Amino acid sequence: MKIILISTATFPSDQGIRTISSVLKEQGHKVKLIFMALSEDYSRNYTRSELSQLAKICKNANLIGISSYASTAKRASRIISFLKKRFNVPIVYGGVHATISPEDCIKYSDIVCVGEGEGAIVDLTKALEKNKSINKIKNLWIKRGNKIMKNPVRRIIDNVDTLPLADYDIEDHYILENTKLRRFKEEDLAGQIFFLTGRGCPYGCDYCSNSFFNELYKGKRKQILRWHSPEYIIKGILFLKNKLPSLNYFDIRDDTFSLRPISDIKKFCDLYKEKAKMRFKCLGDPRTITDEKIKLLVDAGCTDIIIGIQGSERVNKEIYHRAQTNADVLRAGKILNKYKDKLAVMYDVIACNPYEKPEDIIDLIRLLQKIPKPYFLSINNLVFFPGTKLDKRARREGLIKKETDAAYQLNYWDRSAHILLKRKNMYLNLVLNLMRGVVTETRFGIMPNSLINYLLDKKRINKNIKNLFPTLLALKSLSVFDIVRERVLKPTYRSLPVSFKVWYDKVRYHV
Ligand code: B12
Repeated sequence: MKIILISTATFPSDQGIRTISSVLKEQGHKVKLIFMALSEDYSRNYTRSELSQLAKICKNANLIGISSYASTAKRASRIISFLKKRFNVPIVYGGVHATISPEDCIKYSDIVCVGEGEGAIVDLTKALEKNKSINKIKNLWIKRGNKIMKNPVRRIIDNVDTLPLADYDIEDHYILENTKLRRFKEEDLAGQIFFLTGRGCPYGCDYCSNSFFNELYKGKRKQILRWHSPEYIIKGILFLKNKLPSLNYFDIRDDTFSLRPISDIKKFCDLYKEKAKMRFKCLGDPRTITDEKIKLLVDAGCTDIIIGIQGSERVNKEIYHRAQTNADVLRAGKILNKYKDKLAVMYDVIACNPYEKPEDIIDLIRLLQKIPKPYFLSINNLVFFPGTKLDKRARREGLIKKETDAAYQLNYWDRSAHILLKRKNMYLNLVLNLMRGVVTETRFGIMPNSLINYLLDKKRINKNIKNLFPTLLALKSLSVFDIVRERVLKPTYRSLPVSFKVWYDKVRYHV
């Protein structure tokens, strides 16, 4: 069959749809993968001209597949409606959003794939080829007139090493750039690939979609966490390194790579050091970081690690149900700091959570001040993603009255927009957001440590809670600054040569 797969991700790495593509190619189908990448200003949708260019490539296809996140769902529905008017061809909607909100997706597409799609897409193509009924295929929701058939999800893949590697045959790929849909070039990956070395996360924190996935697959799996073997990962990395010579590092994006058992990390590091000879990044969580693991990772070439702190101890425990203490964070921070000459550390924090009390934000800031420096502080503002426990709670309790209150149309870096939307603890959330950036002994982001202490003076906090004017004024200026950053600085940066970006990355993180 001739199959077109369309990704609405803003960054064209997207391991999910690329794996679907590989599975289809294994079955002998011809697949073209199209990245309809648009900026992270999610209010922008595709123009007619962009969609017409897409339709041209879709001509003669026997099946079209599309995927989206919650934030790109509007874009995906526009594509589906446009293509449906022009072609009489089945369109299957899959991905994270389809998995979590199939009832939304089925409004646009007649076939929706819930959950892992590899088995379902193979069954679907086989049935279509043989002209057989698709009505009972597991994982699929099928719409016929007013009737919707909702088939259950199948068991998830226990041995993920049986999966093919994600499809990086870029000669069959296209990408939307500045209103033009053109052939994919290696440079579109900007020297980086997001690589997952396993599937699943056992934590299921209330703000994260994993809490939904863990429920969905209950009774349909041997275990939640399914790791690829070190051999499989190295095979994948070497394959990509050979295929894409401009790659300068691997970005391992498992929710928490440090959760892997030490024996596994050791094997991976030994193989990586011997064969890959390239720097890599990964994510870790404070509870599973040990000196032994970090030593091995750094020695194998890990130059950057992202650690989720998320909130104060109370917020983690009572709101996010993330069993992590301040002591865990400080213990991990101390270990990581031992490797500061070789390892850049970025801490992730969630701001702008309307369930927080002022004391929670102050506690979090005080914790950040205690973590050994230098580090990079990434402040992400809370988004209620559909299907997560926190989203359900906020809807139940009336915090989300209309869809835009959920904030998933906002990028979490859009600080003023979040603070103005949530209108809770505005002053303290502004202070926290201003701390974003490189943290050294003397300053946090753009602010000296002494300024933070000044801003956190009890009387000053109370004054600013009562009189919002200075906060609103600061937010206005910040939003102008952020617009310039998004519209001018970021695109300029993107167009700079990779060699500059490599250098800048080092300067930025290796303080
Ligand atoms: C790696 C990652 C990233 C990377 C890479 C993303 C990319 N474009 O490649 C980076 C860091 C860039 C990123 C960014 C963002 N991410 Co992210 N990310 C992830 C992460 C950790 C893994 C995603 C992944 O590759 N999974 C593995 C693959 C195999 O699974 P999958 O994509 O679900 O695909 C399977 C099925 O969905 C299905 N399927 C997928 N596509 C299709 C298509 C068809 C036709 C069919 C039939 C089936 C199908 O089959 C696949 C194989 O089984 C997930 C968390 C998670 N555990 O999934 C969050 C996650 C997907 N991200 C999330 C978000 C919100 C974002 C951002 C929007 C955040 C922001 N800035 O505001 C951005 C924007 C992303 C974008 N628009 O491109 C949310 C999505 C929530 C939601 N409901 O939409 C998640 C779930 C995390 C969370 N917070 O809960 N992300």
